Amino acid sequence: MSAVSLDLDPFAEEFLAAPYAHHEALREAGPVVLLAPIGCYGMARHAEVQAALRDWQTFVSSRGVGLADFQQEEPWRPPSLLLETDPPLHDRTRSLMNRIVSLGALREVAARWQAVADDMIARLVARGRFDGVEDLGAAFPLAVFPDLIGLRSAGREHLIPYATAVFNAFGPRNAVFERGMADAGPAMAWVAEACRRDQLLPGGWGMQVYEAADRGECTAGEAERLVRSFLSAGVDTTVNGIANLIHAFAMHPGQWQRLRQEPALLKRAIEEGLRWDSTVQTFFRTTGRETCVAGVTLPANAKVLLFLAAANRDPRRWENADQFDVGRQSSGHVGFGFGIHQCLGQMVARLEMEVLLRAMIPRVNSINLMGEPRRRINNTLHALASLPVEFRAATD
Ligand code: OVV
Repeated sequence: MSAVSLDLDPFAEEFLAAPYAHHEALREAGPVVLLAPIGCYGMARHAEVQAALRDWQTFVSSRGVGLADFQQEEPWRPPSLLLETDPPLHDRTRSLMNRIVSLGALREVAARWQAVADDMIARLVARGRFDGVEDLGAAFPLAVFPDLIGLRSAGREHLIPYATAVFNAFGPRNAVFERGMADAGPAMAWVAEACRRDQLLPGGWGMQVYEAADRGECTAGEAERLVRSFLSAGVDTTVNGIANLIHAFAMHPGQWQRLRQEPALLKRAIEEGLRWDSTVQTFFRTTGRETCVAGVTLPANAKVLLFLAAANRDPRRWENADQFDVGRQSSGHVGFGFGIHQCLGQMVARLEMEVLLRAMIPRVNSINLMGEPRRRINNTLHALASLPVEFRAATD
């Protein structure tokens, strides 16, 4: 069998602005589709997306996890030593990073992060109306994450513009990409500088990567690039993860009431937010060899777009897949990916959301949408530019 060809551009602004409207068509067209406008394959069903993520030998990452094939095109920046590598190099860098990004390390910061969250939420409740992106989605990660890495204070405003460029660069060189790149020059220069050993504070995760280099676990040059992964992947993802979760609750007031009544659902609510509105919508792989997916032959050297967010709403996998339901068992979602490349920072992201929801449950009676949210169009992220909301204070 050959893949069904669709005349659908998943990087058209109209698609990126409202992706869920198109995911059903992608899933229903077949297990593998040919996305004619961008000349690559796509998969949007949970079973096939998960299987492709599991099979890193066939669906390789070292040729880039964006549209560009690093075997044909020069990468726009030196490849990530985690995201854009295969074993054995990947396993060496990932093991080193796993020792730094550990539950034990997060346990040390959890109480402090809770205090920051309690204070931030109390202030937002006192204010009433605020912007869910700027004042919460961005404010919280920026208040905790750069300190965790050990970044200097000056220039942190470059982190989000840098990430915007990184995530746009996984797509084609369309207008979305060009807009993100147009003003990213200073951000790129700042990030390059911020990854150097002499810029990092002692005790932070950044310096710990260099200390691993001192022990011979990697070279100093590799350490610099691994620190860059923290800055690339750790900010804009959680900014929008938080904003999307607040948005989900604002659109589903009954779900917020349910969580308030049953705080034990907190962890489930977080996973459900990640499933229902996955910040990272897509990643590519490249076929290193010919392969067969659900009876469809894929040639070697093909780019395959994996629709993580569509897989997370596949009715073959989830009952009432389009419903946001905090009581649901959402584990098995691929919002953090799956397999050897599954999100390194997932515990960090979860902890950020956990301390925020823990702060909100006793203080916020209702979350009200106060205007039309504005989307921030990005080639990879489902992102918001603004989210006008109100936290009404709890009196109970
Ligand atoms: C998951 C992710 C996204 C963007 C960049 C990177 C990782 C990186 O390792 O640089």
